[in-house]
Amino acid sequence: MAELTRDEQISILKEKLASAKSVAVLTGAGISAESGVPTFRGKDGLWKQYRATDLATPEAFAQDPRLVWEFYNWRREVLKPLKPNPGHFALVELEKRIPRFTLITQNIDGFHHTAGNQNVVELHGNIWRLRCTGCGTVTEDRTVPLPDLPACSKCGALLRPDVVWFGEMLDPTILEAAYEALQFSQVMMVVGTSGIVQPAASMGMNAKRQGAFVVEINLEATPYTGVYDLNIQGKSGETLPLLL
Ligand code: BJW
Ligand code: ZN
Repeated sequence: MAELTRDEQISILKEKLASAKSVAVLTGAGISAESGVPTFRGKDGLWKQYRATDLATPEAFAQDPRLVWEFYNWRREVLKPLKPNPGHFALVELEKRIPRFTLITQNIDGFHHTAGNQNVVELHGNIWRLRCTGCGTVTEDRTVPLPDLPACSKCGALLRPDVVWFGEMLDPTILEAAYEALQFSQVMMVVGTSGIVQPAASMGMNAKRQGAFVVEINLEATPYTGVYDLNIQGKSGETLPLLL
């Protein structure tokens, strides 16, 4: 088959969405890039001299909790004034039109909720929640910046961001909700993720194996470009609104 133009790809996807009863979307840092949030692996994925991915580990936190908290406080400060962009809002509109719609996100910025999506599965947690390393209590706290080495009001132990770091297990209930959505989806869109971090990276292939029509929307090529049913190149904030 001759190569499809971007316009042709978009109209194929629109048709698929128009008849779909069940749709899953997986988003990554790319969908928030147009809101001004730095991605992880782009050239902006640096904080001071550190790579973001080197600080998102339990080892880094154990070794230097102050440094890791400084990093997360900085990210909370960057995020606080930022807002969801047209890509997020297009997914809100899409959810209203599709009977069964699940938005699976790797992002911890909470923008899908802020934008107005209802059925959101946050695989990697949320930066606005804190979890006690002692008693496990989870609280929401939007204070910026948090005090140096914040402590639990119940037991006094050190708090950490309620996010999933490398080498940590994802919450099994959340993971199950994601897999269930993949199992039933007729169409899946994989938006703005580099497709490197597991288990999220394999979710598009999981859905494809179960019969879904899988589409990637990304500014750049990923390991899955040419593997899914369609790969639409472009910014998510410009591409997703075209699907409505
Ligand atoms: C645009 C755009 C625009 C830009 N429009 N697009 C060896 C082999 C296989 C697996 C492993 C292994 N060793 C270890 C593992 C497991 C590990 C893993 O996958 N590692 C890989 C790096 C190899 N995974 C885990 O540890 C997970 N847990 C787990 O598997 O438990 C079991 C286990 C334990 C131990 C060993 C083995 C198994 C947990 C993963 C948790 C990830 N956590 C983070 C941090 C969260 C908190 C925080 O934010 O601080 O999650 S890491 C970071 O990466 C963050 C992101 O959610 C995640 C994914 O990144 P994402 O979203 O894809 O962002 P980028 O920057 O990579 O990509 C942006 C994309 O957008 C690019 O493609 C751009 O082109 C595009 N883009 N602008 C559209 N406008
Ligand atoms: Zn506690």
